[in-house]
Amino acid sequence: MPKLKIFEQEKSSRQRSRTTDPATEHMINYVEGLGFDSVFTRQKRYEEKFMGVVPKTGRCDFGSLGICCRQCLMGPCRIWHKDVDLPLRINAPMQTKGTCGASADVIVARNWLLFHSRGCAAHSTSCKEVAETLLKTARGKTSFALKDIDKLKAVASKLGYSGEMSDNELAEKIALTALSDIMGKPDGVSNEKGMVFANAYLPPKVLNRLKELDIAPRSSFEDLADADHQAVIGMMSDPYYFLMQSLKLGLADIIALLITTEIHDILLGTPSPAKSKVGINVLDEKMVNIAVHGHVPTLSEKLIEWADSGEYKDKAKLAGAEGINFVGVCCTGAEVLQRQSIPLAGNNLQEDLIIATGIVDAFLMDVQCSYPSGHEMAEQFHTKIITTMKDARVPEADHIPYDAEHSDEWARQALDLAINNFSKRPNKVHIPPYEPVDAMAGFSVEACLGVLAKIDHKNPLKPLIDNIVNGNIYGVCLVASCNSPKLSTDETYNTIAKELLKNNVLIVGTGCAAGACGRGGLLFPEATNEYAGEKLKGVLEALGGAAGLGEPLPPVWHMGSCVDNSRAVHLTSALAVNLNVALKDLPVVVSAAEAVTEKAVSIGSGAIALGFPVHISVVPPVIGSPKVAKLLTSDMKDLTGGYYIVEPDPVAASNQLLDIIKEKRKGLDIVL
Ligand code: BF8
Repeated sequence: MPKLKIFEQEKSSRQRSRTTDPATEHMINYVEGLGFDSVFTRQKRYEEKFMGVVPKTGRCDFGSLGICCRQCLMGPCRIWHKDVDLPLRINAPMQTKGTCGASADVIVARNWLLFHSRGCAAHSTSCKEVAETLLKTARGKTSFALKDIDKLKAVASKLGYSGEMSDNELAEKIALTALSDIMGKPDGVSNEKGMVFANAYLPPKVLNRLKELDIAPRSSFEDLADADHQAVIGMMSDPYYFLMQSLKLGLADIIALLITTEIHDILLGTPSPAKSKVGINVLDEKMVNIAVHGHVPTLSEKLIEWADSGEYKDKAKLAGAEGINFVGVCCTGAEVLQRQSIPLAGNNLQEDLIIATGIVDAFLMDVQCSYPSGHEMAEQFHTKIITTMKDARVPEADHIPYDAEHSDEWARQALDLAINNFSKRPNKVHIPPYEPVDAMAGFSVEACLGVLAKIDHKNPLKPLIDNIVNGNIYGVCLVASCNSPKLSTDETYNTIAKELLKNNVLIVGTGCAAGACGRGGLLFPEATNEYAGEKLKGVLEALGGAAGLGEPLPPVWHMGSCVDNSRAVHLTSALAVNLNVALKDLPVVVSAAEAVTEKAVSIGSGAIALGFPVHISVVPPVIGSPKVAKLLTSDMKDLTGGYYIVEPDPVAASNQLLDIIKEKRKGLDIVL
């Protein structure tokens, strides 16, 4: 990683547009015209400060480089590493050690690990929540059903449960296994063999390497507690072990995702490809608009189920609306898009903009990724922010606590609040004059294998493997993670996807990255003709034909929310086992170009631990320590096969990813 690329990135970000989505740009300008802020406005202010007479960024250089330490009450300490060039704009006297003696290497590595603690804690807690819902459902305490029995049986059989057990008994077994993988077991020895789901789902070659490196997770909560303990003052001071613990937490995070996906599918159904729309304009002025935002799809699905009832259709009409229109935001958006074809309005960068249309009657938040400013925008309009979870309270919001055992009462309360709010719409209604974009989502592993099975019933993976081997599919890139206002948002993912597609690299997408590809028009079959290279186009046409679509599959396969990154792990693990190689050997790369959250960092490190090269465009706060930067971007390759590639420029990044795919193909001795 070039030493100070972070400053180059700031310079180039001053010259770029804020987004490539015209509806988003339109709404940014509209809210600024009203004198309100959005996340884009605040980001711009940071950049404008950099343009001042004294070349000084609005952000803290020490924080940006990872060398600010606020661990104890002796601090805060801000230090420098002797081998890192000093930017002109820093003119404070430089210390090379904190008061306690911590070097830049220690401070950067410890700060880096703590990102993972929060990310892994978020995904593990969500996993615990849904596992508890499955357990309660199995015991007849919720109104949820075991919707996908095939999936239930497939998961149970992977874990080694079958025999004479009833569906409810299998579900209970799965839930209890999930809970012990997340929380550990009280006897203290049961999880010595590691997470049961990890052992059942990861390729043996990968698992063995993780065990050799001592980074195979035991249980999320135990590994999280270890990380916090290591970060305590007076404990770990070896940067290498901080980074190894960050890999372990990343893996625990990915296993939590995997469990969550499996349980979501059991309770809510496994997605299959279906068409919908993406864009702010999926809101409908004549309807009660309810935006669902967060990461708990059980909650949103319950709301959708009740809204579909005659009772609530009538209530909406009585209130003067034509009906109830759900729109998705962020990962809940991806979840309801993939299972219910609910249109996707946007992500968390756009939440203020969506509210500012003046036609959102309720904005429902569960956990994670809602920005803290949402309620301030809501106060300017009539929107009711409804919070639902004890861990994510928002000032001035209507809090309707959700619990799975009383989900029906909960859903009715939330719907009543939204419908009653319809009549309070302000005069300030402003809808961007841009049509939403067509999109297809729902590419679960089961759906992909279902299509492939139509070509080879006995071994559905064979057509995929054959096409990878002969170069029709040159490689696969997963675009994953968030949208960042530090970049021209959406542009990075769409540029990378288009550059790789023309070189016959298949793109799979999750989370906000997949939504960005949707706004860029890459989730629809027609995009295959425009963007895919000739060989890849042939494959997508054949698969579309086999699926009976009468058109090609889209060039970017939307696999779901960030939780559903596990689907990509699942599919690539099946490929690796079939080929008897490790994940690091596959021509598969990841771009988390616009990563923002701790969760994205944690998943990124989990992917690296599994052996995947992971690109990011946003420079992470680690370059204050050349040692840590080198470990993450180079040395890690010799340990796990995975490593970070930091490249702000999307075309340059695509070229690097292509080179890596080529190198992997050479390693497998397949067509170059
Ligand atoms: O988990 S991509 S901003 S929504 S963290 Fe959040 Fe990032 Fe979006 Fe879902 Ni994922």
